[in-house]
Order: sequence, then C-alpha cells, then structure tokens
Amino acid sequence: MARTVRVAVTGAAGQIGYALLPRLASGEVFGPDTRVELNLLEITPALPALEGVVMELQDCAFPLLDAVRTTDSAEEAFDGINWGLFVGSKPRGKGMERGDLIRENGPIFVGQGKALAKAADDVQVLVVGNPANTNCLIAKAHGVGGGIPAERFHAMMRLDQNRAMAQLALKAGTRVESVTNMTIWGNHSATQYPDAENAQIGGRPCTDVIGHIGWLQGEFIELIQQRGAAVIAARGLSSAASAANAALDHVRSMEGKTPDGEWFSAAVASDGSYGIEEGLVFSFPVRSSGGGNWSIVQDLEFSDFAKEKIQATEAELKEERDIVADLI
Ligand code: NAX
Repeated sequence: MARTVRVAVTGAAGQIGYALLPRLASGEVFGPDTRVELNLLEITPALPALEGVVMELQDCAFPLLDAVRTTDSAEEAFDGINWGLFVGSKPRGKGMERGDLIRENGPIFVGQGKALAKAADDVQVLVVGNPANTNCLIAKAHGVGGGIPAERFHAMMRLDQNRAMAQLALKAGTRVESVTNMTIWGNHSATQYPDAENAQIGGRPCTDVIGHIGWLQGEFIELIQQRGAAVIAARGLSSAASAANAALDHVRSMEGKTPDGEWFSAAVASDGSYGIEEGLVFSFPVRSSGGGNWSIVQDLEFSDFAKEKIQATEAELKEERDIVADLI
C-alpha cells in the first residue's frame, strides 16, 4: 500500500453524509492503493445517530477502510487530515431569509477554520454546507490566519456543473461525457451563471451543437439555477445523492490531472482573474496539475450577456461577505 489518506467529514450523520461515506470508504475516490481513515464530526445530539452510520460502514467490510473515528470536537476531527469535507450546517428553516441563514451558519465556519489551522497542515477543504461560498470565505479567513494557504479552501460548485452537463447532453441527445469545459461562474445560488458559450459538446462549441441561443440564455440557465429547489419540491428533501456524488467528483478532479484543454468548476479564492474582486470565493474554470495544485483557466471570452450575469453573481457574493464582515 502506497499511502493512507485521512478525511474529515462534518455533518456526517446528515443525508449527504449518508450518501458520501460509503463511497469514500470504498476506495473509489483515492484509488485501490490508498487506505482511507474517516474522522466524522457531528454536533453532540447527533452522535448516537452517527454510531448507526459507523455500524453500517463496518458492515460494508470495506478492505481499504482503516479507521473510523467519531467526535463532536472539531479539533479532534481535523487532527492530521488531508481532506476536510465541510458538509455540516443548519438547513434553511421555514420563512428564513438567505441573510438569516448566512448569519446562522457563519459562526460554525469560524470555529472550524480555527480548529483546522490548529490540527492540520497539509490539508484541502471542500465546503458543501450552505451558503457554501461565504462559509468557505469565513473558514478560509481563519485557516489562513493559522497558516493554511488560501488556495487550499474550495466551495462546491460541482453539483451545478454536473446538473448543467446532464441537461446539455439531454438537449443535444448525446452522452454526458461528451460535454466538457462546463463552467459555472460565481455563487452556488440562484445567481450562478452556467456558461454555455465556453462549453463544448463532442469537442465543438456547445452553442453550435444546440443551436438555440434563446434556450441556452433562458430556460437552460433557469433550470440549473433552480434545480436544487425543484429537487426539494419533488422529494421533500434537498439533493443528497447528487450532492455527495459531486463532492467526490470535486476531490477526484483536484487530486488528479485535468486532461489537456479541459477544465472543471470550483469556487476558489479569486486572485483578481476576470476582474473578480480578490479574495472572494468565486466559482471559476479550474485545472489541476494533480495533488490539489490548481490554477484558474485564463482568457475565456464572453458576450455582454455573460458579463452582466457574472457581475450580478459577484455583486451577490460581495453582499454576503458584507453580512459576515465581523466573522472574517
Ligand atoms: P442534513 O440536515 O441532513 O445534515 C446536516 C448535518 O450537519 C446534521 O446531521 C447536523 O447535525 C450537522 N451539523 C449541524 N451543525 C453542525 C456543526 N456545527 N458541526 C458538525 N455538524 C453539524 O443536511 P444535508 O442534506 O446533509 O445538507 C448539508 C448541507 O449541504 C446543507 O447546508 C445544504 O444546504 C448543503 N448543500 C449544498 C450543496 C452544494 O452544492 N454546495 C448541494 C446540496 C446541499 O443542499
């Protein structure tokens, strides 16, 4: 065996955790030569339920799963981890505004960012818990304060990317793997901009293959922006299997080398690329050279329509940042 990876999952007794953990433990993300240790973090009242999840993980008898630890202490959970999947947060309650949710969940990421900086060094973090970009901004502020480089903090946009790829493939009547270079710009929210102008289908511009700009600039964008709400309306619960799947895709993409000429979407700290304010956790087209070394793909071109959409989602992220100014 070449190595062992230690992964922390927060909110591990939740529905995304339930879909995520068996797949992490199976070895499908880090490969057949890598052993996996899981550190599972929950709030104290959820620890009994988490024990049930641990029993099920044992009962899967995964050959690569070396250890499973549970705790309600963030510092314990983050001890020596290589990856932190920050899923745990409070769901949006009835009648709650987005701003309320941001204030409600923000403090979780202050504590976890600080705990991470104390407990881990060579670590990468994927924030899934909503509002993911702003929670990530908060965790990053405290992680960086403790010596973890800003580029190690990402927020999950992969579910939006996967949703967009699937819808483009359906529209084009083709297989999903022929859709590449699907960028989601900005925030994981209803202002996100799924960019069909720079996407490709079978190596050709998506706009040529679909040929229906009205659909791409209207129904398609709305479908992706509202997909999470549509799943909740249908299922009575938010996306869990697809969110877990996307988190694993994100980790795999960051750990592996992106094929030449391709990219994926991830929300990362802006370095000012495309005029986006430095430091904001903004979704860009990203390539990885392996081992989590990513860079933002440069020089993509946009129509005025796209520029407007990108500015709108940046404006929303600035507003969210202002709401949590005292936490960062
Ligand atoms: P659940 O409510 O099923 O699970 C959340 C879990 O987090 C609970 O078990 C809770 O006890 C735990 N938790 C709460 N505060 C915690 C803390 N301080 N430390 C550790 N654990 C804590 O929600 P689930 O469906 O699993 O969704 C989790 C989060 O993912 C939510 O914020 C949700 O909005 C977000 N999502 C993000 C997506 C994305 O694409 N970025 C898509 C899916 C999902 O909606």
